Amino acid sequence: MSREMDDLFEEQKQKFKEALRQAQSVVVSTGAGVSAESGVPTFRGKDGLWRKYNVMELATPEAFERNPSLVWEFYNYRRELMFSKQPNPGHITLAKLEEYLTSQSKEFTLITQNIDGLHKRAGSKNILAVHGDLYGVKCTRCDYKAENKDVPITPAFEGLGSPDPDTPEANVSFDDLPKCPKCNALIRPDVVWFGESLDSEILSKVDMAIAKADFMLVVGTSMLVYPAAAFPYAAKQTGAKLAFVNFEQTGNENIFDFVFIGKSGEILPEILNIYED
Ligand code: BV8
Ligand code: ZN
Repeated sequence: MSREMDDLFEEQKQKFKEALRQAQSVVVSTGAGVSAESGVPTFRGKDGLWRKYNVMELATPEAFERNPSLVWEFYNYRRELMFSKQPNPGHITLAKLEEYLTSQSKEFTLITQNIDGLHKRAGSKNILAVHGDLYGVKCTRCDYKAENKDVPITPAFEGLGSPDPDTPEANVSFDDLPKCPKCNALIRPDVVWFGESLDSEILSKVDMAIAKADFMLVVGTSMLVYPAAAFPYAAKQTGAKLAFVNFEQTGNENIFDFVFIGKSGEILPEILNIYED
């Protein structure tokens, strides 16, 4: 960064930290860019594809209906991948900020679009995972839901799920697909797919947190997926101060009072460390 850019960053950082110190109720909303620093592929970057598909082609009820073996290969890959990934300084800083603010009897809510579980592993507590959990499974027929850490998801998926575009589809037989222990129907990942509604209870908690917020930080998201993309606009409506940390501009910068362009794992520890003051 040039000297002048450095000074601009410093000045904006001081103003941001002052505004954060004044805040009584803070909401943070994160997307895949926060986990990118942990080596977890994002959805739209150069690593945004799995084989020749993008997430929108696989994360849908129709795709699962048409080819449950392929969709389970996709999730089996991501479930396995997360075992080798760790929270990065961005996740850890957000957990430290929450601990500090709650010790000051201030409100803190972490909304995340990510299903990778890294915020929880970093120690964040008040998490609203609006798109579900990679290790959650649910029955396609009865009310069975559970946390399932089996990797592979069933023995037939051993070694399956390679992201390499030339990998042939495994076409795992229906008998070898994961089934419900209660009614023996197919189970699916307990995540929100495109075209599916978000959990209404979680959404009402999001709405309440945003309505009360006087400060909202949005990190590592292209702001393309709704309704999460609308959350910062809702906070703006209620007069909250808004900050954005992202590797690149997304075209929504005009609604933010503070914009830091760069890597979340480097920027967050620099701008959120009011607990070190
Ligand atoms: C719904 C779980 C009601 C699965 C996911 C209104 C208007 C337009 C469209 C719609 C609308 N309402 C509904 C829709 C349709 C759809 C939608 O929004 N489509 C978009 C694409 C136009 N929304 C839905 O279907 C939602 N449901 O609204 O229900 C309804 C019901 C029926 C009919 C209509 C409405 C459900 C959406 C949830 C889908 N599930 N995930 C899974 O993960 O397998 S979405 C998935 O993709 C993620 O969860 C996440 O939300 C999204 C990816 O977005 P990001 O997190 O932002 O990641 P991305 O890669 O895009 O960007 C990363 C950013 O980080 C980049 O900007 C990059 O620059 C930056 N970055 C990279 N590295 C770093 C970094 N930043 C900092 N540091 C770094 N190192
Ligand atoms: Zn069942």
